[in-house]
Amino acid sequence: MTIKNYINGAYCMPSSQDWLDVINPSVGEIYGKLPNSNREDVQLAYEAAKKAFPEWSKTSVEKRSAILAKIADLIEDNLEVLAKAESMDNGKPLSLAKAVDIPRAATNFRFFSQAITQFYSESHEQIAAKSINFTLRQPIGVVGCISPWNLPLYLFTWKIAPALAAGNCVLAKPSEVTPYTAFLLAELCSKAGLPKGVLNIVNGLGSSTGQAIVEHPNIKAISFTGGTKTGAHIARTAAPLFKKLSLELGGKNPNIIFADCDYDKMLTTTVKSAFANQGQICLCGSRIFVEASMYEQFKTDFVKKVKQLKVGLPSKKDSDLGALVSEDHLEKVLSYVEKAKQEKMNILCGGEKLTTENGKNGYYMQPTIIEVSSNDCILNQEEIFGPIVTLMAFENDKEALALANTTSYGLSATVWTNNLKRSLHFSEHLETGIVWVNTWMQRDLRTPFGGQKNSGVGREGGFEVLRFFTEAKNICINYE
Ligand code: TXE
Repeated sequence: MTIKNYINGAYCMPSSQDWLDVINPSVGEIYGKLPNSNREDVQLAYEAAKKAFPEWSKTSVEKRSAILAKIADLIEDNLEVLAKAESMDNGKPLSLAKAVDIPRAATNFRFFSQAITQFYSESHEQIAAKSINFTLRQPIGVVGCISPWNLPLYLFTWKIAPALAAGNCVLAKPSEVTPYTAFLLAELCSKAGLPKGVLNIVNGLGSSTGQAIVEHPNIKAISFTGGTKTGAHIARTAAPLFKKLSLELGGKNPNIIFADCDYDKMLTTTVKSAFANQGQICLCGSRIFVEASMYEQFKTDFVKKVKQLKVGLPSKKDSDLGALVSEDHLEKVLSYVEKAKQEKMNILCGGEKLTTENGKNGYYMQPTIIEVSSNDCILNQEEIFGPIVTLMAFENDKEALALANTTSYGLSATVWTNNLKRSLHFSEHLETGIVWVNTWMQRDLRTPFGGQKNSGVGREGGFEVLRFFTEAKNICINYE
């Protein structure tokens, strides 16, 4: 299997002639190779995008919308193939890829094909001065989209669909760890009638290909999702070049559980929010805080339910968890279990590497719950991004809020309570971009998505991202 770049509407070999292995994490075997593209490849993609921009940016909104809707249709038509590729590349259960990742990729295109037809700008009258101001929202030009490995096609399309809808040409780089579905998507875009050069996909390492995209002087906006450290590096690189930046980074999300909640719903959802996609979602609730009066009962029930989760081959229908994305990542996640052991923390379940039938060399790990006595510990302060959650009791609302906010991250939070006053108080005071009350991961694509503090800068979703992918120009006409 050879993953190729996609430039000017065609698959092509990299001029770098430098190749990387791609690994199937469920068996720990190489299944193909992908280019480690260099500056020359990025420049070729940029030239193609630049050439396509005048026509694409002048294409009517209706036509752009129709092409995006067609891409959505084709993703749906190819659900099986794409889901299999995603699961093989990433290690996630095939059932999850089929039910969530790939349908969401189609929804991203469908949503932005419609949103762009409703996108508007403002006008402001200055009556006394006999003037009118209005705002033009013009596409930026060539924009860069850099996405991670945890939800490969889901997050890749979450960026490129709005960028294209707004009339930009795109230079995109999927994660080098999971390039397969972006590679397959390219062909679907051609089939849907996306003109050549409008979308270009360049593969390679972050430090070479990604860096070349961020440093390119004429790529005027970068939309990035990934680790906080990488985000900080990209910000430092892009700042002197005055690029627009959207950074969606890590999370260390609190899940705050009050005794007055709907217990069964909370328990089922908490298992999901802790371990969906092997805990490799920036929105996973990794710090669980429980009201002291029900702490012991919750602990017993939660551990029991988590022990019932099945870790297995992603292709098996009954696998709740698949493999972690890579050996390096598995080792990183396991190192936190070692740290917990050194600190003599109470490991309530899991904590071990696993081998599964037919996946002996795959990167599997038991879902793990660790009881902590302080929120200051490394397990509660660093993003682990794997199947480990911590558990801690709190006495009252004030303490719960302080614990939740004592983190450098600020992506999302979940609160379980049936007390309206309490839910509004927490919604107001939690320092996060997203607050869920009595639910988790319930998304409406019209809403702003992103984090506070070290979880990022800017918001994706809805009109927010269409504003990001356009330049606002104010026009003032004096008609006196
Ligand atoms: O991500 P990176 P990594 C977190 C999670 C994880 C950690 C590191 O905690 O353990 O980040 O993961 C590209 N210029 N998240 O190292 O490096 C890279 O090629 C330009 C949270 O895998 O941030 C890939 O395409 N691009 C997260 C993308 O950035 C660069 C999802 C993300 O990779 C680059 C994933 C550079 N200098 C990990 N260096 C979330 N928020 O959902 C790397 N890249």
